Amino acid sequence: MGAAVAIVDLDRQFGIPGIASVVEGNGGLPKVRVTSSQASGEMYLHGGHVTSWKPTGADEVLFVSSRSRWEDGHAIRGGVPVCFPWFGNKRDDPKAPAHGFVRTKAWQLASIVQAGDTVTVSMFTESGQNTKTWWPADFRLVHRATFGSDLSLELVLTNTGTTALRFEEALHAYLRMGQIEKVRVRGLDGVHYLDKTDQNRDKTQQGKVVITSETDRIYLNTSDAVEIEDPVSHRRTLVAKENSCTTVVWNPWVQKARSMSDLADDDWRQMICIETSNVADFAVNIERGGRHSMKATVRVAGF
Ligand code: TA6
Repeated sequence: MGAAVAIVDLDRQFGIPGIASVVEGNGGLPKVRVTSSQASGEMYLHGGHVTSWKPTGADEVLFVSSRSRWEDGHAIRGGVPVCFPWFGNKRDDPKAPAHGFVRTKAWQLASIVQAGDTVTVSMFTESGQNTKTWWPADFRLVHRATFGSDLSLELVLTNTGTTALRFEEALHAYLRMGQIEKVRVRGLDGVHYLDKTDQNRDKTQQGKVVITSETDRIYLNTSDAVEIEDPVSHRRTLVAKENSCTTVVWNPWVQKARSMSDLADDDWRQMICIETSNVADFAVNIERGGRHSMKATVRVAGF
């Protein structure tokens, strides 16, 4: 079946006239486009990847690189990549794709549900021969995005196999910022973090997080919400979470941005990644038949 026909069929099956439609997105990839009274949003079947959330009356909240690639085998640069079943490089296989294998493959659309002024899009991906080359587990992973005055993201893993599983996960959210040098991140004061720019040394956050160079930190054993103050955009962005013990904060700064072909040289100034996650020593253990849900909720306010 041609891609265009498949998109028409998906829209016929799942679309809600005037509220949600399945359309051709960048690179010809299918995406769900949501427009409700409270917000507009987009979610690609590629990677189960949310790429846009714009509350009514506010500017776009998510950053997407103008140089992103939109093709199988490559992650979209920006939005909210889903990292699973490992975070970063796979420790026992340097050739494995960074951040796992689900953000670079086509997912399936499960449902689009309108509830009042919100719209929830559910997509899923499952284990198969193509995943077992990297990870022998049997699983079903659902990404449920609710577009409303908040953006709610839920990642639900079901262990459909006969053995226990251990996995890492992250909702690797790229948030748009006016000017990163003036941004401050509250909510991590006193929290231990692994500094990936300093040989993973264990450090303790003093006060607000300020970005003055490449920043790549895994904050440990924290379930607290964080608030990003963005004075240039006159905006505060709150990222709250459930069932997440780690928060990753990343900005590539100048040199790393220049080394990334899918990021424009100055893009680093307009973005910060706040990643709701369970990684490193806080990876998730799940028994056979078990289910694990991790949630992130994003909200914006004036500043
Ligand atoms: O979440 C931070 C991080 O692990 C950084 O080390 C950087 O690699 C970033 O993710 C982007 O990774 P990607 O594989 O998407 O280029």
